[in-house]
Amino acid sequence: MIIGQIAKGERKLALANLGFAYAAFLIGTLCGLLQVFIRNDALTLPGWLDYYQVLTAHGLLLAIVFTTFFIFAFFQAGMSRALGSFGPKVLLWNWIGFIVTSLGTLLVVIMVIGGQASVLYTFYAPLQAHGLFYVGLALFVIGTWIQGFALIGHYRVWRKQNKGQLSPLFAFMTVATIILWVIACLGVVAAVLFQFIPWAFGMVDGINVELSRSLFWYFGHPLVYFWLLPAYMAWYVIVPKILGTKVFSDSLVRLSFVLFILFSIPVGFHHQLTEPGIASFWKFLQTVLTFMVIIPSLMTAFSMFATFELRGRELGGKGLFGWFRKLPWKDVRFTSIFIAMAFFIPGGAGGIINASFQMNEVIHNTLWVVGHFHITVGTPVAMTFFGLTFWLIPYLTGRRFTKALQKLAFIQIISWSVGMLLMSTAQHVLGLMGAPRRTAYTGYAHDDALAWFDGILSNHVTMAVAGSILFLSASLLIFIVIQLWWIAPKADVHQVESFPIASSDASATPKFLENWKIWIGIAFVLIAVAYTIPLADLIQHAPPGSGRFQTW
Ligand code: HEM
Ligand SMILES: [Cu+2]
Repeated sequence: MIIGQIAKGERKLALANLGFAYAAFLIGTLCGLLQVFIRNDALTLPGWLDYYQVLTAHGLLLAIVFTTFFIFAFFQAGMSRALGSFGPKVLLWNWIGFIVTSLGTLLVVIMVIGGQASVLYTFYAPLQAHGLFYVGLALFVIGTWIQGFALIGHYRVWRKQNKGQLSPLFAFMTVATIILWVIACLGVVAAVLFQFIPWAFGMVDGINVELSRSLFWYFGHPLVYFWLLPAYMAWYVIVPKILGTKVFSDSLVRLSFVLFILFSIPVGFHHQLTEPGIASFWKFLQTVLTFMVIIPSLMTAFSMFATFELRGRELGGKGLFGWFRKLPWKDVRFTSIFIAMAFFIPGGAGGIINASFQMNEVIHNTLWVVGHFHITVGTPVAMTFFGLTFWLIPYLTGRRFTKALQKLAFIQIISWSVGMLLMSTAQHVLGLMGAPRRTAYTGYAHDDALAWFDGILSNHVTMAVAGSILFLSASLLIFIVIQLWWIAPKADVHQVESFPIASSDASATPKFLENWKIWIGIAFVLIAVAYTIPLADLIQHAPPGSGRFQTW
């Protein structure tokens, strides 16, 4: 059997990560299906299973486990493609990191299934899970750091051998994403190690709730960029290759990734706009910094559409929009990602609403927010990952993405789009009317609240239909994954799948863009400006710590 250009070690490593990702995806989407039925009283769970337990599993398995494992599979396969095969040490540390991440995940999942940790994926204090849940979280993060540093090790070897050169774009973007992730995790690691673990194991009596939430959101916002940047990597370097062209501008991509590192971290307070204990000034400062992220986001949108138009015209597209029809719509590897990008347009616009100090009051903790993240992480990110899966698994297993499978893939992405469009529109509308998120019950006694669910879109049946379409679509994806992994015909020499990376002309790119010391330095200055005083306030003027609450 012919396996792409990838060495056996990295191949197995990436597959191991993908296996975890898709197992989490299957269970997580099943939880989503249960949720839409429970929320409208169409389904009653057995006594041993609780809505909030299911919701905790859903959030963790999809937003944390599926994404992270997928991202590392993508990084490992891509770094080996971009910089050459891993040395034995790099490979070993990647495996060690993978094993620690997996053990952490298993511990967390066992605690959630065992009913010991129905604290939702944000694990807000004073809800208290079993201590081992937090130990699992810590292991998870440490494992990802080990994998991340192992990949950076691989990058450093390359740089030593290629002194004075800019690294290939894929490697640059991988390193930028890992830097962002490591800095972001500092907050959650501090909260877990110094607050939650001592508290959950009874070493201290109380917990500083507001501090723990602030440390969580110091992590929680850049977390969304940890999901998004790998999707942007696919948009920036893989899509142009599929289109048969090159990267629009090497320096634009590098600059935008650097800006994401700078402006995605010192902004966590935009999730805490309704919370007491943080002075308005700091909330305001962080919302202003939040808006800075619009710059690299629009840079990304601009260069994507520039790539599409230039390529479409090269292929003979005429007039104002003729180029659009020339794009390779019949190639699901492209179409999936195009749809993912299209979903991100309302997704990003909604994000601007969420982050606006005043408008946040209207949508805070309503179903609007749930609608929002299903059209950001749930579709743009997730569907970009689906689009990658269609060639990444064949690349790793040496099998063929046959015409028949490609047809199924189209059904899969279209059904996912329809399901998400229905579900998230309903959630946005219900949220504007005031329907809260994270509630098992929606049949409130008050007539005004019941009337929310009378709309054509915002009705229970629509939600149930949407959730069912989504789960069927998820099952179809799992079917495709299984085919590509074990069953599809093996590729012969001419059909071997490759890892598509577009060429990028770095000849005019300023070298300082790859001087990480500068960017990490500025990132920490911004973090210090945005966080030092308010966090010091939260510590100095802390109320008595809160005791434990277990509401389930
Ligand atoms: C079968 C597909 C899916 C369905 C039917 C579904 C359904 C839902 C529903 C109804 C909720 C709201 C529950 C509530 O607030 O009470 C929810 C929450 C959530 N979903 Fe999904 N979802 C799906 C896929 C996804 C995907 C792919 C992701 C991310 C990659 C995702 C991430 C989340 C997150 C982070 C929450 C918030 C959990 C919390 O509030 O703690 N979902 N989902
Ligand atoms: Cu945020």
